Amino acid sequence: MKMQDLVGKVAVITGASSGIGEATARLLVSEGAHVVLVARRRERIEALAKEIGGQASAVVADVSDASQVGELFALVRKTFGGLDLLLNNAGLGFSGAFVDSTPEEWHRMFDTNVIGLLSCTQAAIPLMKGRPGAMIASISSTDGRYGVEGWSVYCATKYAVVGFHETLRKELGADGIRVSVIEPGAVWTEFGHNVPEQALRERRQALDALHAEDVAQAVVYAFAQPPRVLVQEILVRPVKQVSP
Ligand code: NJP
Repeated sequence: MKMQDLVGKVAVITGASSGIGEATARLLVSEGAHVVLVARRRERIEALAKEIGGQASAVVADVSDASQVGELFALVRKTFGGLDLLLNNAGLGFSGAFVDSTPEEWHRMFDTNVIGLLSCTQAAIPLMKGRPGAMIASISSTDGRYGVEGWSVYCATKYAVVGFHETLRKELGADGIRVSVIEPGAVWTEFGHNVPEQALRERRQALDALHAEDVAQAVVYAFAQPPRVLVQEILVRPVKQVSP
């Protein structure tokens, strides 16, 4: 079947300094796309851009800062004249009983996982109009479909992403802009800020967790469909992760 040719496509990936974002950047570049790597850790994205070579550029930005997001997309417009793929991937999660959680943690999760995603999406839409096969994809989570004990506020941010996408899809479909949500289960990455490293490792080992590349493949599968095809949602989980 003929898929969309990704050679020369322009992609912005937030949270490209590690994990799923980094893996997706590498896969997209191998398909011929140009990737703008976005994250706060300058040294990580600059080293990755250097390793990839001419098909990648690094832009340091905190997605929760609206002015930095504005500068990022102004630069994309100036450099490329448009955008074919936005991957809203930047995210973080704090775990623990809700009763012990703090407003500081709530704000950090909502500011990045939701507000940052909204800012990037709004800035990207005008750059996508008239570009066949353009797509906005966001990394939500199985936690955006099922409540998981110990992750209440993180789950709330990911449910918000799912609800936003369901509506945005309806608003942008007529313009030919595809809106897709990817919902991974457990993945071997740096995710899980306040969870003890050993507990994370044991859980991922027990589940035979996904690799970041597995999720990257789901993103590229959706993006590479012919422009008329919307892969609206992909929930991808380790086979051994039988519940949430
Ligand atoms: O984790 P990690 P993942 N502005 O920690 C960036 C979801 N997910 O790849 O800024 C800009 O390796 C951060 O970069 P830096 C998860 O919710 C995961 O697993 O340099 N960037 C880094 O590149 C998230 O949405 C699992 O610190 C910001 C990246 O985000 C997505 O997958 C399961 C930022 C995080 O990379 C990628 O996370 C699941 C900001 N304000 C969903 N804040 C899982 N791993 O098990 C953070 O269901 N970043």
